Amino acid sequence: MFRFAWWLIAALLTFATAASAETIGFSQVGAENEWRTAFSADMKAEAKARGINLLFDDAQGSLDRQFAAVGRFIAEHVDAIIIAPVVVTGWTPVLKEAQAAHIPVFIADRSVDADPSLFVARIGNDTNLEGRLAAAWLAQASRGRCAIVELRGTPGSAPAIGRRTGFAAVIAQFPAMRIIRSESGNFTEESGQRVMTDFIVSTDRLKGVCAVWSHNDTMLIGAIKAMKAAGLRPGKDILTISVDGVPDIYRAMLAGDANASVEVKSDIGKYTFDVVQGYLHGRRDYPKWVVIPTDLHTPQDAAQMLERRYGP
Ligand code: GYE
Repeated sequence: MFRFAWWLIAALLTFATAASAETIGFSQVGAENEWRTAFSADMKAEAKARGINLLFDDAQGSLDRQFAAVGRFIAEHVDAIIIAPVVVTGWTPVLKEAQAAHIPVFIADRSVDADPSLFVARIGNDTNLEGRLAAAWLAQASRGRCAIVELRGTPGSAPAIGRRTGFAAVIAQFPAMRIIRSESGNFTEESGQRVMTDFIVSTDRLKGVCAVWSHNDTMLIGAIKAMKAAGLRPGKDILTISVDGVPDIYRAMLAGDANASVEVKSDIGKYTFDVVQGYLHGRRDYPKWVVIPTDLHTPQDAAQMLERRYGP
């Protein structure tokens, strides 16, 4: 009899857990490069493994599409909303709407410029630190003397702002380091290639330029193509430093075309859903910013990184 009762309770509990599977909306920036598509794939895989019903929306780089997606999630009464915001501004009204509907919001990856009481927590990387790490590496590699061309990320996005600011703060300590050209390449390969081609023309084939600093790897991959097409030797005559740690940058390092990259983890689904589910199950002691660590890699450990992150 007792044994029967326990089985019954266990069965009921299983049923209850399955029945209460959370529905979570995730508004993603877009699919502008391999860092972002890896992040999307990781979020989907992690949600699936946890039995979460994930409503995924790709905003294709448009803030209006993001607002519309979040509005739909609210109308559908999801249990929680995760947002990877395209840009930092404009979020207050939609966050207030979610709050009024008692739906907790979590910010993943990029940050927002809004009152922190409007979201539970941000799970993401330190973009200012990434800029500082990049500049510190370049200061050492160039012995503090370097004319730099900069490829910036999407205007108004947290990583473009943070990386530029962090980088500038460090090179300000070195009188002979300066940025001589700076344009946005929107975090994409095609724009990186186009902007770099313009830089090559306007600087008489990078005369006197010592380094390319790119806010992400993918723009640098485009820039490497532009430099090679112009008969220049990136990674040898021109130093390169970028951010993300995607497979292509490690391959470029192994080919001798790139010198260093600050790794930003794209597989942050685990950290994100740990916080979201923990919160939904009653945990309230999360910090406003759950920091995802970053560090810098060079050709020395490129092969290892390629294998560690993406398997043989
Ligand atoms: O560096 C870039 C992507 O927000 C950290 O966005 C992310 C950045 C990443 O487009 O490649």
